[in-house]
Amino acid sequence: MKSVFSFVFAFFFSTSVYSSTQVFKNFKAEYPNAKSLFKCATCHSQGTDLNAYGQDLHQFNLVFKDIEALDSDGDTFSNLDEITAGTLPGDENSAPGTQP
Ligand SMILES: [Ca+2]
Repeated sequence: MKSVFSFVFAFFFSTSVYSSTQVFKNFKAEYPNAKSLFKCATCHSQGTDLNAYGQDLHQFNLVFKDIEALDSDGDTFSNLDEITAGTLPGDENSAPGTQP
């Protein structure tokens, strides 16, 4: 029985990692100039927990264009403005003009 749980856990964990990896690849393909955002913190707050941008992305079926006009983290800048500026669209403490 223990091996069944291990298998199920491994399956879902690997599926989750694959999914995040694919989304990460898609992000890089969609925004090739946003190199400062090629990191986990763009969509995740801690570990596998999604931040506001990651949650919106999943809510809109992982279609980046569909959430570009949104302000996921509520810092008054659209997600696209943040991505263009290289700031985190899911972190209200990261906004255009606030980064070194
Ligand atoms: Ca932000």
